[in-house]
Amino acid sequence: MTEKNKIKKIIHVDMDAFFASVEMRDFPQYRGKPLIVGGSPDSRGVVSTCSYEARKFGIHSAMPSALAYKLCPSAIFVRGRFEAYREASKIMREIFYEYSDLVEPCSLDEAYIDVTENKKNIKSATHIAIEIREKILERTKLTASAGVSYNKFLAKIASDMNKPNGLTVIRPEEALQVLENLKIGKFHGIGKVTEKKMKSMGIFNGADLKKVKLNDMLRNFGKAGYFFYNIVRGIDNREVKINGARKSIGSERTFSDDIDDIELMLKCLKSDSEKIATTMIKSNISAKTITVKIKYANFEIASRSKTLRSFVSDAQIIFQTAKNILQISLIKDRKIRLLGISLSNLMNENDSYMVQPVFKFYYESRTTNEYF
Ligand code: TTP
Ligand code: MG
Repeated sequence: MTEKNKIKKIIHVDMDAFFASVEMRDFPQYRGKPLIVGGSPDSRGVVSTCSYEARKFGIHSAMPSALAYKLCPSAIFVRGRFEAYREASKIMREIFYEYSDLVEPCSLDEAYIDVTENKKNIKSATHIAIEIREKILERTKLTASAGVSYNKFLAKIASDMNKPNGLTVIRPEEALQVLENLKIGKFHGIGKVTEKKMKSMGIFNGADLKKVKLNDMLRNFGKAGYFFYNIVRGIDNREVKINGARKSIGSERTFSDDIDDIELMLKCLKSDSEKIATTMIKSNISAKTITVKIKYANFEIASRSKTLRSFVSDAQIIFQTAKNILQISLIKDRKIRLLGISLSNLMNENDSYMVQPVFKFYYESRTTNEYF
């Protein structure tokens, strides 16, 4: 088998109720209680995350704190302490680098690790995942869930299957079965809107998804359709990428019909700002430059930026700046087909954890039985 088509061993690690678990570790009085980290219920704030005890009441990330309070008036609300989260995140990453330099942090509490070749020459990826989880617990006093499989998509699905404090392995010979049984909303990459569309097409699980022809997937979901077509067949060739400096972060949308309704545009900018801010907070990134991109109905593109004095990651500031830019730049009475926001000039405080990759290539053939 050549290096290129050798079966990979990927681990996905995701901390359990991360911000809330750190709070419960540091403040024993919160343990075993419904705990919410985020904005206070009498502000317009949202839930960053909550303990598993709070989840029993239907509370989840991104829910308005006021609604969370209604669902569970006895819940404890606390503000985030990002320094403590960054510290735990740093310790986790140092553990990953003990095994491999091919580490892709996705946010403060989540990373992919390619252990196909690893620094300790351990054959079993499951064994490495066990060790990693033990070390995380030992050094941070926090639990992590991990998934092990042969690509990123399956490893991520696996890490979510036995949360909290779980380890799940999806072996190559099991993958198709797991994917067929997977509910459509659990497919990573299928958001709420796509999920709704799929359900309206009669697609409720992987088995349904697999029945849709490639042409129909492309027609309905564009480029993403190709990704969905492949992943349900267990194919995901994305590499674990060492997070090189990310240059920008953004979100844009093409409208199904061209629009000139400014209120609708602002609504989109607001929801995009919130989406971007969530990713930024989760990834520990802030930015100085905000750009709004407009594509008019005739495909003419206009993009205009504003650079702020300080680094931001707040949804409200991103939205207000984007709104000002839109109001200045939009040519009246012209319809637009696309609207987007991107943030650049980023500061990523994780940069200091990055290490130079040391690649060790050797060729070895391996059967799937030896694999895990
Ligand atoms: P997640 O890994 O999505 O959630 P979690 O770790 O709290 O819970 P789980 O056990 O289900 O993995 O996010 C990691 C942290 O990122 C989370 O603790 C808080 C933060 N976060 C936000 O601030 N806003 C959000 O909308 C989400 C989803 C997460
Ligand atoms: Mg998590």
